[in-house]
Amino acid sequence: MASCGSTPPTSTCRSAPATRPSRRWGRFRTKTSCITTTESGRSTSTAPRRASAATATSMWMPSMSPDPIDNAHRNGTSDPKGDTGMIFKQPFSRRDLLKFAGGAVAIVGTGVWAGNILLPEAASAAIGDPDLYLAGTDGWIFLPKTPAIPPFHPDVLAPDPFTTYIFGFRNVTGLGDTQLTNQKNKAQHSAPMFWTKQFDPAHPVDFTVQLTNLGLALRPDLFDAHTLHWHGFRNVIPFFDGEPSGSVAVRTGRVFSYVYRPREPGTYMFHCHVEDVEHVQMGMTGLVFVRPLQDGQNIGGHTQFIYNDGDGSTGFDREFAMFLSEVWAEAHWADAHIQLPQWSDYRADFGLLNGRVYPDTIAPNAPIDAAASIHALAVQTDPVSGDLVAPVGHPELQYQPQSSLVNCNAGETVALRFANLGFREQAMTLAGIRMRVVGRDATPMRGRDGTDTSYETETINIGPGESFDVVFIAPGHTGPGFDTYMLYNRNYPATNNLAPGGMGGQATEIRVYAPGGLRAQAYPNDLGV
Ligand SMILES: [Cu+2]
Repeated sequence: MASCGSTPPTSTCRSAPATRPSRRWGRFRTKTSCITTTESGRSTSTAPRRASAATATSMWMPSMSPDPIDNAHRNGTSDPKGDTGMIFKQPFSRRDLLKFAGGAVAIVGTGVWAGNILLPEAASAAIGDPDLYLAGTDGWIFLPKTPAIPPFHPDVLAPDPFTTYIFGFRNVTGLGDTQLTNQKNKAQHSAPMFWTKQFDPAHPVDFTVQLTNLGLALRPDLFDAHTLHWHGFRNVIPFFDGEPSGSVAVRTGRVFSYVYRPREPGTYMFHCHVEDVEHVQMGMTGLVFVRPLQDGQNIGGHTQFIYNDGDGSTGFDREFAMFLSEVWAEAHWADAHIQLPQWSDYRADFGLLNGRVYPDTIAPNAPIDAAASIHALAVQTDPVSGDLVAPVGHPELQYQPQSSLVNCNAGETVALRFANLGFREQAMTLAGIRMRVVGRDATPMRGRDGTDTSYETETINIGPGESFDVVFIAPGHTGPGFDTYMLYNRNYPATNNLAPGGMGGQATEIRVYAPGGLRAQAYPNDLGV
């Protein structure tokens, strides 16, 4: 993707001449970076993590007026270095934080930035409860045990039936506090896929994700913070970017809410940005996408789209996310055994699609709570412990709940959202079906004058940090049963599970059923059976 950073091309927060608003902005940025060294408070909520649950979160912040604008004013005159705020501390409520940082809400609402870099915009509704609750922790996943890579794979510390130590995220929406703390050492890979709708200035609603850092059960000595970084996402300010030297990081036992106003639809990825080579490789990565405002209109026979295309050219009947990641067994073993890998020796032993290797990629999703899958693939959880319910017949995939199987009916338009947060470029090929690339890096394939630059291909070459949006028309059904087409990586080492001659890794199947054979999708990656 174009940029790991958060500064949009139109933003002047780094490059603007020192106009008065920009100077104040600079002060503001200084202040926000101070917060990195402070801590968000622990949630004191005992209610389940639902939209209706009130979460009281406090935070220690540099001394400042409850009104950040006033504070910025003061510092602009009496504190040329903008660092007096580091000296004193006073309690700072979550509401204050959101008012301070979230920002855009209070700042733009008062018109402070009008005429500078942000378009005027009505203030948002009152800060509500988060739309999604994520937790960061460690855990164990399953990868094929043979051939072994002694002593790294399978890891002798792994509880049966698992093989590989990970760091990762979990969707903890709906869990109570005890259930939440139970999820320590129960991370999943890849991270929970989630989505939201493009921000609508006419009906401003912020999208809020609360992140809890549960700590690492196997490595209590590693008191690493975690963050949520939407890679390639154009934040207006870096406060919620998740890059820890320029924004907040969530330390062990702490809670923080990220607030988003996604302006550009398309497919993104997210990852923890703390010690990011390590935390990304260890599994704190997943796919996130933004639905366009055009959704719901009937354009070109579709009501769901990838972009605001105006003509239905990115419309689809079914959608499937394909998140590419890699596992270097030695690095995972090293973190479990209190060792340090030599990252320059990096090799990808396993290529993963949605956190699994073929043929596990075609195993079903874990049981999904369709009604709860509003903003994320909500895997059903044990009603007592809150732990993930494993896919039917696959206890070893309990913490790899996301299937990569593509089920569709003949003649349907299918959207595939690819994102790669492995460290190597890959070449995903769909044998026998032409894919049309309609978007890259959350940008529709249109020239500045609107020229259609989409193209057909059988292979997409997708580098680390890149995303692709493609659509294809499911071919006619010949049956009986379903017709199978292979979607696989042409990069052989990413497709062999280390076994000679075997099919594995980043591969899955497209299964085409007779027209009407599958019900409509209820959520992304729904198999419709
Ligand atoms: Cu992390």
